[in-house]
Amino acid sequence: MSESRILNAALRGKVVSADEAAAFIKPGDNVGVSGFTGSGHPKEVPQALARLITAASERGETFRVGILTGASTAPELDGELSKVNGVSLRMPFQSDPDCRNRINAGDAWYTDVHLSQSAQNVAWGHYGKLNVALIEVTAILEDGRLVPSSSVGNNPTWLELADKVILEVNASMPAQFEGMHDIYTVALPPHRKPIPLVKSDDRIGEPYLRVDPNKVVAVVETNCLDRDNPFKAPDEDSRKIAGHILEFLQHEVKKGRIPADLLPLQSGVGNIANAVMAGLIDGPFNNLTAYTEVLQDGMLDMLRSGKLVHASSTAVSLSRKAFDDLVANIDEYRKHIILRPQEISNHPEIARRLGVIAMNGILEADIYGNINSTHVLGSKMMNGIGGSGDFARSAYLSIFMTPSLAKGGALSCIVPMVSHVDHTEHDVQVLVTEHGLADLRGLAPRQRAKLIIENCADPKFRPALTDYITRAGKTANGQQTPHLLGEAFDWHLRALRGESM
Ligand code: 0RQ
Repeated sequence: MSESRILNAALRGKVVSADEAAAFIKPGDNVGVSGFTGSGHPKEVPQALARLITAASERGETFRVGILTGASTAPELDGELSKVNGVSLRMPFQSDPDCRNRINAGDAWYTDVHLSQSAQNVAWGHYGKLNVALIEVTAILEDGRLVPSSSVGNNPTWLELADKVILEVNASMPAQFEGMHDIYTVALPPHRKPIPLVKSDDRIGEPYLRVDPNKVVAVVETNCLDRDNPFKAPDEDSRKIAGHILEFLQHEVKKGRIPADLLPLQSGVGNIANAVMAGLIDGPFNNLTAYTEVLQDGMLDMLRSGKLVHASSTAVSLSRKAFDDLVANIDEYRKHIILRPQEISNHPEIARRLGVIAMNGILEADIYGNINSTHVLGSKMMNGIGGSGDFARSAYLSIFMTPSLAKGGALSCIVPMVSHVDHTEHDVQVLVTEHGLADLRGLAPRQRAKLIIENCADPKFRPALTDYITRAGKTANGQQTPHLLGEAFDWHLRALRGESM
């Protein structure tokens, strides 16, 4: 491994093994960790920490820590620490199966918060003190400035707030990441100023992270790629959903409500999001831009095709194949990609100013347009709200998308009343399934219900949903949003019993 990635002499003097670095983390510490959707997370110190936790447990001691990140990480962090039950508190987003199991078993407290707010929540002390920052970087410059890695996330805040800092310098990240990032931080109220960003490709900060070198207790050299973020080719339903969205956007352009090159796109993660991107490559729109939080394979394909001219994000979360392409052509991609702190990439002020088109996946929607993105059957955490709420409420167009059915067709993703609410009817303008699209703008609840049932619900559940709303209309205690309260959750109760909804 080359030493040239650590050019600062004082910090080079602090190079230790991952085990020695992990020893700076103490039971009960809150650790602010880098990482966003499986990219830019530390790879070796978390595994060394898991070994320390196991050793403590074998001695009959309790060793647990709070893990505060940017978003989801990967098996070597969330997975390893959860396997040894070493996480007492997790914030603000996760998607690891072991971590999810701990949360759902009641072994770890999970606070699921809007990603744009997570840094300020920590700064205000809602989680107690931030003891340690554990941050992956690409390189350390001679003057001690840090070249960020494949995600920025909450790193500027963690580096500023933590008492101790551990750096992982990852030689497998391309040195040419230097210059791709734009680090700009916001002050806390009452000192906060308008963020001077008016176009998705504006640069308003500097390309480096800064850290007080006196706080750095350890530097660990690593050489390990981010996980291979799987990219599934879009399935039939995803392609249909993408088709409905593209048709809708064309209609909006024709109406003069959005320009021909659309407005900056925000796209959630997963199969459907990638299908929409694939559809846009073949679609009629040119000179597109993105103001989003995670850049997946689909968006990289769009950049390569020339359809997308610029993408602002906080992370690149790619399959190995796409990552190799990024590295091979990084001098070109660097002209078209900016990675920002998530406080900026997800800031509602910017999303509202730019008029973002937000597209996010959900678990279920109800007939009035309320959305459950996080809790399976009301109680079981899936991933978290992530950045979907940051964008949905402030977007110019907030689009939510889902297949109409889940679990082999036993569950309807359109229900009378969602079992948990993440996005209220007030923040949902368009709902799409493979069957069609419901444009809910300007409609009152009963008008929305008719459209959602007719356009989005699977035909096999339409009669029961229509029957529900018809009877509710006759017997409910009010006609604004008619419900049969005793019946609304029967749908979920049937699912809990393992029956079809
Ligand atoms: O479960 O994996 O056990 O089979 O939910 O469902 O259809 O693969 O959908 O990968 O697009 O994820 C909402 C989770 C959708 C995601 C969610 C079950 C289904 C499957 C996954 P299995 P799919 P996707 C950007 C923005 C919130 C955060 C967000 C998400 C699993 O989009 O986390 O938007 N969104 N962030 O079987 C019970 C239902 C179900 C259901 C699906 N109605 N009831 N289970 N499933 N519908 C990123 C960040 O913010 C960082």
